[in-house]
Amino acid sequence: MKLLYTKRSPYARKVRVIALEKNIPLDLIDEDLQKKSHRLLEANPLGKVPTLILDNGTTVFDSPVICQYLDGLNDRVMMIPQQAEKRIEVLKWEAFADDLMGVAINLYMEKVRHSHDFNKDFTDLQEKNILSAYAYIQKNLPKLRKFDLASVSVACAIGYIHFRLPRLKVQDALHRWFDEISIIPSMSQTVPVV
Ligand SMILES: N[C@@H](CCC(=O)N[C@@H](CS)C(=O)NCC(=O)O)C(=O)O
Repeated sequence: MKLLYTKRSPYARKVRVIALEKNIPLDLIDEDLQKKSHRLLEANPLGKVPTLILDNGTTVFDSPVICQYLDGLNDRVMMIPQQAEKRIEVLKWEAFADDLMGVAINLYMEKVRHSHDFNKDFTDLQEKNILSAYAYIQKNLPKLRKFDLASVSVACAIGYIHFRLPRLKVQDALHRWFDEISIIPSMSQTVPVV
């Protein structure tokens, strides 16, 4: 299986962590999102990473769908529970973390693309959203003690914010939680790099 990805994508990191935990080998193909390859655009008309290409040519996107696909491939360790309520709880955390990644990407893009005349109302609102998300995560930390798709997704979102927006690093109990999860080998092997 080939995974079209970038080393900095938090969505792709989530997928890579799940694959490592489940011991599923992926042929990683680093894509240039400024100059999207024919292969990427053929596999995913929106040209987004991560996109998975199965050995029979079937393509799978986006990251939540890839994670569910990989989790179903073996039962070495289950990263998404089967039981309905527990499953929805984990998938809800994933959706929340994916949205947080989106907020961070939009904030970073606005500041990078328009470094001298960025829209301050917009960036202030995105920062407020990030801080509000941090408060929610901190309040609910006991629900993120298990290493599963919920905690992985939240940690990938925070990891991306630390990478792109270091001024918005997490503090206190959330910082300690993040440090603990970050040393798990599948997390430390996938830290975002430029
Ligand atoms: N909902 C998608 C989001 C993926 C996404 O937005 N990836 C970014 C990189 S982090 C991307 O491919 N951006 C390129 C573009 O939108 O053209 C998922 O969960 O996989």
